[in-house]
Amino acid sequence: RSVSKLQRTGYHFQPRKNWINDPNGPMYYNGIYHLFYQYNPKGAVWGNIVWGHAVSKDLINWKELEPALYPSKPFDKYGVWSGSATVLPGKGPVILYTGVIDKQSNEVQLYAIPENKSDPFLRKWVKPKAFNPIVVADHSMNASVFRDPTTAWWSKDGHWRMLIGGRRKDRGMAYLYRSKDFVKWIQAKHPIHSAASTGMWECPDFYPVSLKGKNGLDISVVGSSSIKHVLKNSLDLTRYEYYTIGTYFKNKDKYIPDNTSEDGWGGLRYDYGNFYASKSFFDPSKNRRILWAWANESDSKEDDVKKGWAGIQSIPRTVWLDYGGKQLVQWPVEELNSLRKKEVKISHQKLKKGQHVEVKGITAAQADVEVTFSFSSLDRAEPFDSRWVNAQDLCSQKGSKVQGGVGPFGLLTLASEKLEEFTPVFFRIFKAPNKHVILMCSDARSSSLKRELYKPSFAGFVNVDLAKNKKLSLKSLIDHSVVESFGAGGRTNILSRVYPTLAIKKKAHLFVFNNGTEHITVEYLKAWSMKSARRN
Ligand code: DQQ
Repeated sequence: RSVSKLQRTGYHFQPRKNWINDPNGPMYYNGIYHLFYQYNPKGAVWGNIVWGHAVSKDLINWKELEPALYPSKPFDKYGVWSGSATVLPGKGPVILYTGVIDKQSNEVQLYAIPENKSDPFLRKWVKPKAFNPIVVADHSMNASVFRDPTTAWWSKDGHWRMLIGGRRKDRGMAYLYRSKDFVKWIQAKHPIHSAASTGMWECPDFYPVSLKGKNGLDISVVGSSSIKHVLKNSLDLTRYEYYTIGTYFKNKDKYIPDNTSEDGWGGLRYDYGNFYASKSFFDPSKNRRILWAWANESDSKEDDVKKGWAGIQSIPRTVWLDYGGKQLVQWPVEELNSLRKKEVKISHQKLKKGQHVEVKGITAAQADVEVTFSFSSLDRAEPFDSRWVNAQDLCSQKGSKVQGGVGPFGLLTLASEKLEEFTPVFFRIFKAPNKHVILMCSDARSSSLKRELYKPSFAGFVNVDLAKNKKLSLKSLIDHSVVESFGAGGRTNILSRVYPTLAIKKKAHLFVFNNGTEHITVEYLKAWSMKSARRN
């Protein structure tokens, strides 16, 4: 019991018990946010999947309802897998999801509608007999890797369009379908996009972003010169996601990534940590696009069974296009701030080489921290070796304890008093021939004295220019077994799952640290104890 309680999150979404994975069909409808999720009502391991359902008015406090979809028809007898919601103007929401028809995992696509649209929580969903399944794989496709329909968008040619993830040999595919009435769907001649050697594309997500400002766009906005499109895929082979930014040529029904964003393993990522099967939706009430993702456990199956639960959802993040249009930026939804209680501040705190200073006075196991670090010179930056292409490998070589020039500096989260355990989240700056290279790490290796855990040195590079402004900001959401961090204003983000044995509850501490020869200043730090969210 105690283990289960200690590692449960205070404000990340998780159901009362059992297994969860992908977020499904997130939407805003009639003043209510809906979150569905892959859920095993019978245990803490993957299986018996139904669509769990929770509703909220603020994306932070949730009410869990009965499952919305569960296997009930021959065409979804072996699973109701991931899918999306589309709100049809004047008609209300429709869910598109994947049904598994046999033990070989052959998949078809189905639709479901609310039994009673005037129920504010849309508790009950029905799968109409007419037209279901709405899409089946054709003879040229592999039906066991054909799933996860997206939200549909509407075009002026009178058609709805949506994507389904798939694979041809080892080529990742985003199949395109269109429909006039949302029930009879026709496959387009070509996939909207595909990429060699990327394997199955799970949970594709496709949406427009504005070239100016942080506002989100409804999925059906197309074609003008002031927007770009984003295509995200979850790569089954590595369990990583990547996205590209590009142009949707609607007359040709093709999406082409910009030459600054690469398809495949080396591509851009929403998050360089534990973050998979993500899905976004447009929130018309605040004109923003919101992104959810599943963060799996990093402990063993046996531990999950003991705990009685496994899997959480990330904090919902607002997502927009960075100025320059080359990458996305993400930030926790503003509603999260309503959980802030006691606040502490630090300013103009110098950190010499090897120094760490405690941030006292908050509940460090359940906290929100925002900090800006500055330094007066980049002269001491270590030389960058061009063979260091993989950030995670570099982080495992140059951990927080390896002294550097400019950095490592950052936070020691979930730290025990004597630092037997801590999860460092930090930056380290290198000098390459014509630029500086910034590494951001969230290193779980020292997070727990417990051995049988997956403790990766998650890391990503940060693409900002330090020449003008010698500052770097970091925000970490610390929540018992989660450290979810946002570097440089949300340009590089890393979610880690960690399981300290000493740094728990009141025995968890938070520090700022520097282990580079260049002095670092904590310009400004604010940290808050966080209240727990309501989640039942
Ligand atoms: N999870 C679902 C699939 C999806 C995968 C099954 C991604 O629909 O492809 O639980 O995590």
